[in-house]
Amino acid sequence: MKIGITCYPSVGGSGVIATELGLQMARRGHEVHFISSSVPFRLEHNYDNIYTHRTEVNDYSVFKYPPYDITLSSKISEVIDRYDLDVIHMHYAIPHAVCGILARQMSRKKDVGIVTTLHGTDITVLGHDMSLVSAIKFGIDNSDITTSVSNSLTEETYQLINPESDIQTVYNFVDETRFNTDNRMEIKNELKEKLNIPDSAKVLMHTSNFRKIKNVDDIVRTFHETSKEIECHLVLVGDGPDMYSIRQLVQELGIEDRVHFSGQQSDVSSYYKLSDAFLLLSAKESFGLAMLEAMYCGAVPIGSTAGGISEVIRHNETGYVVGVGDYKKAAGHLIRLFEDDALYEEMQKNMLEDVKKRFDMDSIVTEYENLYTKLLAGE
Ligand code: GMT
Repeated sequence: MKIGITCYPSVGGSGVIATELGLQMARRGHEVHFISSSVPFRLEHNYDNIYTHRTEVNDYSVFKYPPYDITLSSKISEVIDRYDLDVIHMHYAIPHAVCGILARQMSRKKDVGIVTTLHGTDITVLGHDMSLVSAIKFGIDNSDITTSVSNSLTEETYQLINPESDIQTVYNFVDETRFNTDNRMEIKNELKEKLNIPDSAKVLMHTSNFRKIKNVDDIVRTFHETSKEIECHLVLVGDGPDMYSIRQLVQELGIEDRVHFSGQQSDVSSYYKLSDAFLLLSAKESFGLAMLEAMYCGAVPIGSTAGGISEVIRHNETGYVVGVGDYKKAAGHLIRLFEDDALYEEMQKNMLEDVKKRFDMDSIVTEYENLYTKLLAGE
């Protein structure tokens, strides 16, 4: 098959899934075309059957806003025609699904299939903006197939957008060759030494784009409560708009000596392997891909009840889920877990078995491949 993929190429779960899916499709022998504003950040290798097409958005002085959506649609239609694409897979309802639909109308190939995947913010945040609801609905209803990354997001889309067409949940996945427990102890020890974390200390971790909805302040407070009973350190990986206020909170709580701001990291898997627990206490979260990556690397998760997090964590079996804002309960779970080595080991074992069963990359890539095949067969 010849598959076009459009995503936001910057750091972020939707870009990661789009890129990994493209890589896996290419490994299966399909021809893959990434059409986006820059080369997706996890696309590190060169493959003969992967092509990248960059859209240049010109900032003409006659326009108040650069015409990203139109430029992208035009580029997608050009690639559909030049390479005779069978399917285009658009990540995000707006603008990308709408761009895909426009591109199909612009192109000569009116039967190119359109698959759209909803990732979260396009629904849970933008879906509340009445000025965008019609565009999101248009994007979903005019795609041939729409998928969403969790049942919670599927439900929320039906409630907020009320589309006519079906939405199918296809869970996110993790590439186990990249995220695994290989050399976990060695890597943990090396990083502990580098960050000056004592051998005996437990490590809590979080990584994100530090947006308000990630509630990183609750993570810092969870750590603060936990550290009253357990010797531990907190490692924060990534950067974003809330970083300044988080640094301030850390200072106010007087815990600067045990909180490590590691910034953006290209090799985030080593940080997952350093960690005993991963925290994701967001107010909104369709899935929590970084948390799943951390679980694959052996870190036990504490998540909030937001969105699809509780579809990834089986509460009390593979980690813990607490109400949004309940950092005291999160700390209580961590304290009990760290005080009981047997409980920790049992939970870690259950977690590794469970994620490998339910989020296995090959099975999920096959689900997408079957959707493409179905479209090609005109079903
Ligand atoms: O979490 C973010 O802010 C990034 C965002 C994105 O668009 O990349 O992530 C969304 O998509 C990921 C992949 O499907 C999900 O794992 C994240 O949970 C989801 N983020 C939100 O719903 C806030």
